[in-house]
Amino acid sequence: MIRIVTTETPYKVGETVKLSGWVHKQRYLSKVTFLLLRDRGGIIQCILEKEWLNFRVENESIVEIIGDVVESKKQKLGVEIHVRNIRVINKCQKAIPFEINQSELKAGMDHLLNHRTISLRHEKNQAIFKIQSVLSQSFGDFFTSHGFTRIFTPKIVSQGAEGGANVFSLNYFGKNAHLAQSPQFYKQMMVASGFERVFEIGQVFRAEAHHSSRHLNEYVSLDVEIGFIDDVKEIMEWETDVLKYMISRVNDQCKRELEILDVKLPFITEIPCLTLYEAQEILSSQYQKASPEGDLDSEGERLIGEYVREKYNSEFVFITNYPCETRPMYTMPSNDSALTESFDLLYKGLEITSGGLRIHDYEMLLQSFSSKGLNPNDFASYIEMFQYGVPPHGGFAIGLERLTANMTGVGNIRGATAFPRDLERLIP
Ligand code: AMO
Repeated sequence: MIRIVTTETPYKVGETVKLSGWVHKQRYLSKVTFLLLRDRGGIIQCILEKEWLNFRVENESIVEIIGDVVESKKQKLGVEIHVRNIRVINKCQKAIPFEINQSELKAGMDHLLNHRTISLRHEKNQAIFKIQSVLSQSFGDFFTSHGFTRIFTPKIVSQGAEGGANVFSLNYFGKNAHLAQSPQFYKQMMVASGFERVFEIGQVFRAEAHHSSRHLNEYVSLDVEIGFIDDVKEIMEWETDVLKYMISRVNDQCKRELEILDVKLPFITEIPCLTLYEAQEILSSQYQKASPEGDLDSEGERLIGEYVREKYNSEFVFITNYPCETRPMYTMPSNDSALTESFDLLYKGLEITSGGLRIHDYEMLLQSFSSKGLNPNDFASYIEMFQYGVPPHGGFAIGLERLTANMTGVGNIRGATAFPRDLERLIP
């Protein structure tokens, strides 16, 4: 009997198998042709001799092979396939725009993104997106196992949830609507609806005209919101715990991918914490670097990343106690200062998370919106719920592409996005 297999299937020497995939590379010698077949799990060497010796097909064509499994100590899989029959299922008809059977893709980012289906076939890209898949899956698994409900909130909304004007507008049957900047209001509304603990994995949209290696106009936000919580440190502990879990899952499930990328993941014990004021002081005294009012800029984040790596041997650092002015209108102010109960998390000197406690008091919220120059009436359906009994709550959101890019050593966030949307790019 012929068993249908992939490169991931354990092979039994001596059996006859059928496998399908892409022709990765071919090498012709006088008495043998070597054909490397690639599928989702990797590459296997196939040997063509005798009547198949002169078989030729363009690389990247799709073929189906029936052959015998033969032990081969030189091969990574420990076996190779001696071909009995090979059938071309779909020929690659056009010269591919760049070689993908080399260890590195040698083309500029734009060219690679213009031909994304081809560049994604490269084993390093396959590895990046498999790791990303495990990151999002493990994020969901962690919170599901802690009593959280997965939610799906609308992406067509009437108001931006993050303050600021970076919203995409659209005509919604004659009404002015926006693409959601984040599920912020809705995740809070789900807590208030009695679910208490919720998470969401979904696309969000930011109309930011940035030309940068860290900004996308559409990205995946890993959002969490937790009811009955009144200390911002608890939220930071949740984030620390989920990151530990996500890293352990990638270590367990992506051994091959980590090897392909030559990446070792960080080991988190405890994440150090600096107040924004402390971080700005360190930048000023040790790096002679001025910071923007109430915030860090990207260079400041990078330098703080270096500082904590040296001082605490940590790739992560929480930055806390941001002032009200630089945080969104829903952020809980601290009792005794003009600061807030909020934080950012930097990973290798790049912000990957914002989070904090939220205002749950109706009057305080009205005042916060007004103080930011926002008309509470424009946000009535959100603000109204705070009159109906809302528990103290807080949460955070991780940018999936930033996390993946940093973890896999991709310098540009586009490399961790299958089909990025940026200032210029709307296709593919
Ligand atoms: P914030 O706006 O800081 O907070 O976003 C949270 C995280 O999302 C990622 N991110 C981005 N990634 C790619 N391109 C962008 N343009 C972009 N903008 C943000 C970052 C960032 O840390 N509602 C709050 C979260 C909360 O408090 O729960 C929010 O969206 O990794």
